[in-house]
Amino acid sequence: MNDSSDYTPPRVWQWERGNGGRFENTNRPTAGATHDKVLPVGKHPLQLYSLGTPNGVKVTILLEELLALGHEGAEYDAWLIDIGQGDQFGSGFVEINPNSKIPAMMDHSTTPPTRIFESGAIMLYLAEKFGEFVPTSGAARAECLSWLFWQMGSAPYLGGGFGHFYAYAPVKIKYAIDRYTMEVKRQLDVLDKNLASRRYLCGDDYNIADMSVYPWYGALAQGRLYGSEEFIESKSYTNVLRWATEIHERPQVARGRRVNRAGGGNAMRERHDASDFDQ
Ligand SMILES: N[C@@H](CCC(=O)N[C@@H](CS)C(=O)NCC(=O)O)C(=O)O
Repeated sequence: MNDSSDYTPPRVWQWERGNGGRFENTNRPTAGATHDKVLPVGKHPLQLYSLGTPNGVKVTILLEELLALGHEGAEYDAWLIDIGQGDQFGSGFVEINPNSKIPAMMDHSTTPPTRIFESGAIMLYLAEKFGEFVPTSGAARAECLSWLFWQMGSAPYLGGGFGHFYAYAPVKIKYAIDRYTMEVKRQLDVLDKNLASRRYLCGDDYNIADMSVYPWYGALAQGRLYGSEEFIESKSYTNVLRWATEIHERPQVARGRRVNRAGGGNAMRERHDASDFDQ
């Protein structure tokens, strides 16, 4: 492949397979299903099709938080979608999310069942369904939605920009790394300044904005993303670190982080019952 210094874009871009990148086997420039695959459906109304990435984890954290408050209707089956193997392009998954990204969810408690895709939409749907973790009106609701949508707009710079070019790209391109590092450090500073005078992102109350931002910028501040702790001086964002540590220590968060992971240890590929955590 060309490196950045000797590349002149052609008049019309052509898709070259095998660019050596980590995602070369699954990335493609078109949408839609590549193969037929019916998704499994478990016993609970809520069926989550996901993976334990930051975008997936925010939803399982919220579900575990809802269950901890006693909302039995938040019981869920979580099925692992292996994006490295192209599961996101199976016909059943694409019917739920035409954008082929985890997380995606079906709510079978409605007639007909409701599909929800985009993690921010799922967070808001669940919070409103159970009347928890999102203020219902006024300035408090506006503040919560502002930080929720801030996460949805900002994290692609962190994952798709900084993480991709710093950790995953087959060549290290200084221009790209500089651009995204600068932006991600700015975003960390936005959070750090906000959290200087607030316990949680919106004030005294923990809500879906915290649950959404924590798996991205919380993990970054704690040195758990992209092996970038020293490079990005993540521990210098002391307010973000204090906030992330408090959220990290919640048992519900610890449970949510175990779901839909393929690794060893206490990782759980699937989750169908609260007792699954005991095994
Ligand atoms: N804006 C989406 C982003 C979801 C997303 O990027 N998911 C990644 C994993 S974290 C994915 O499914 N990637 C598969 C692919 O790009 O093919 C959301 O928040 O739900």
